[in-house]
Amino acid sequence: MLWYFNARSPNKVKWSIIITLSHAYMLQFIQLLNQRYQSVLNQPGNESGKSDYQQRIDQLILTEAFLRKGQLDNALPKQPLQITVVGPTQAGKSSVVNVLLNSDVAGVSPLAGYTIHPQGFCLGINLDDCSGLQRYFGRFQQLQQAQMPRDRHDCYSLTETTLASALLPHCVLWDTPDFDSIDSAVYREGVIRTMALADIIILVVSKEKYADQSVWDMMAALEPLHQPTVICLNKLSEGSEALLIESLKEKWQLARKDNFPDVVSLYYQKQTGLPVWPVAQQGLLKRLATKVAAKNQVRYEQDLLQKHWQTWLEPVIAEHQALNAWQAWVDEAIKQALEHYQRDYLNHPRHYETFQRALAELLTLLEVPGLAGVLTGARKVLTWPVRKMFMLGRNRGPVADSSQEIILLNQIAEHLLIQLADKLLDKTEEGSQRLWWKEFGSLLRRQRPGILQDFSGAAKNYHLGFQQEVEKTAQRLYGKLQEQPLVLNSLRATRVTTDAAAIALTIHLGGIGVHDLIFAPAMLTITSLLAESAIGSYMHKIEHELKQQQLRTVKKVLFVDSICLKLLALPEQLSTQAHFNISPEQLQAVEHQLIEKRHGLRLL
Ligand SMILES: Nc1nc2c(ncn2[C@@H]2O[C@H](COP(=O)(O)OP(=O)(O)OP(=O)(O)O)[C@@H](O)[C@H]2O)c(=O)[nH]1
Ligand SMILES: [Mg+2]
Repeated sequence: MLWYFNARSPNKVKWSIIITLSHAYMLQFIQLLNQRYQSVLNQPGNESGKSDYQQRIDQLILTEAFLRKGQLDNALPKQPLQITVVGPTQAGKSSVVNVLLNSDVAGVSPLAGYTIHPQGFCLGINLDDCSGLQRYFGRFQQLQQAQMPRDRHDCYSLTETTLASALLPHCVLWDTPDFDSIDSAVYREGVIRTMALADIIILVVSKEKYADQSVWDMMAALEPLHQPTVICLNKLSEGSEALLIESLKEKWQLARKDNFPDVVSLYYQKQTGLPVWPVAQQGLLKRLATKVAAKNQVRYEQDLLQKHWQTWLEPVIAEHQALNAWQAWVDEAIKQALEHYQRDYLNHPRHYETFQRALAELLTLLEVPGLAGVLTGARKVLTWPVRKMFMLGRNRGPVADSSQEIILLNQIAEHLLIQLADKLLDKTEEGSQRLWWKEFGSLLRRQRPGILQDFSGAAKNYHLGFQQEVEKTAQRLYGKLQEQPLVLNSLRATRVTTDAAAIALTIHLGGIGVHDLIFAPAMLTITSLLAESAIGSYMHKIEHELKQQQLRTVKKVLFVDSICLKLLALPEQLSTQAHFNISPEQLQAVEHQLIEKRHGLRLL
């Protein structure tokens, strides 16, 4: 039979699986959002928008609970009917519960805020049939009705009742705490969870309380849940009924778009101390129970999410905008830094020395005759072949610290971070997201020395590593020279080459800096000799290639890997206490689920 069903409706089966998966994902996201709202709200100094945030937290609790209700219905389709009695304090909720159950199981008291826990009463239902409820209530613990402590608000009770009721179908009937007293803030979550669980809502209001804004805010919040509703107008006195119902209707129509529900007028019976349920409406709840089966939970969940999505995500999006601004500044700053590097180093006629280092390497490859003689004057112990000595010098490594390029790169990095810090400072004085920018500014300040130190280390490594490219360039030039024996021989024969090679060697031995080499007259002469020779254009070409390669390397290794990526990752380190810190990717993933789900619905 099951196979037959699957074969007939393959789409239905597939989509119900997808919906279940995305359900869990969405539930997690709603929980995360709720948790972030709560911690942001509790931050000192975050006074503005407190009531807005509180309202959103309530909406998120309601939505989370409603999604859980969907999960419960999916996992255990034969759940007992759930009816929840809600209303402002002292409206007579517990009294109405007793009337409906024909008993006195719900505690009644003239003290406001007497009921502080959700209390379920099972009518015609075994406790065993309610096993799914513990999962629904999550962190709320199920306790015996009499054992629920007044200083704990994360618990609920389930009690079997044995008396028959003429007014109710078999169900779990829930008495709930109020949602309007000052104390209600601490037990509000229990009320909201029990409301979301309801298949039917019974709103109890008294003539004193029916006009309170809190009542109609709550009714408006419940509208997307599409629960069949009954209003009990309690504590009525003769003659006031018609006027009150008219006024109730107006309030309802202001708060909600769906039809005004049935109103049950309850008059007090002195002898029993209980309100009396009118005989004409005895079958009302049983009738409503038959309408429950026609609901469409998945679509209602979707409606609820759609209704609040934009508002909930407002502060998350504002952080993303701040994040975008930050990314744009970092990109711009990196762009400027690279321009600076090109202008003041790569394209600077007096500062650029990398290619000259390649020429110096070339000189070491030429094996210039007579070099030993020149060097003997300068150094005591010198042995031929010169190449060997160069190797010796190479072991010391190029003197990176004193390199013009390294000095400049460090300056550029420092300038870049100062510039960004200044921009952040401006933002902390502007209106929106000031707290975000403020914390971000101090985060950058704390990380700046570390970033600069890492940059400086990376610059040194780059410089040492790039020596390979310099040597490769020298080899290429040498190879080209070998194709031009005339040029090669005349170079070898020139006295000035010997001088230049001697200087190049001295650099290797740590005697002088590279910069001195570039401006040594002998070196300048060699450069122009080569430039005017048959390999002149080749030399320009590979100088250009070397520069391109250098720019790419500096960009990637230094400005992207060592600065840009670190700066862009900084926002992740902002406190999740004071900020939402939900990444655009996280949001995108969950919004995708929202669309998938909607898409799924169309197929179902
Ligand atoms: N005069 C009159 N008093 C009523 C009526 N219904 C309930 N009461 C009294 O109103 C008080 C509060 O009733 P409850 O049923 O405890 O009200 P509740 O809405 O559950 O109150 P909380 O649990 O505190 O939110 C009690 O003292 C009841 O006896 C009524 O119809 N008329
Ligand atoms: Mg009560």
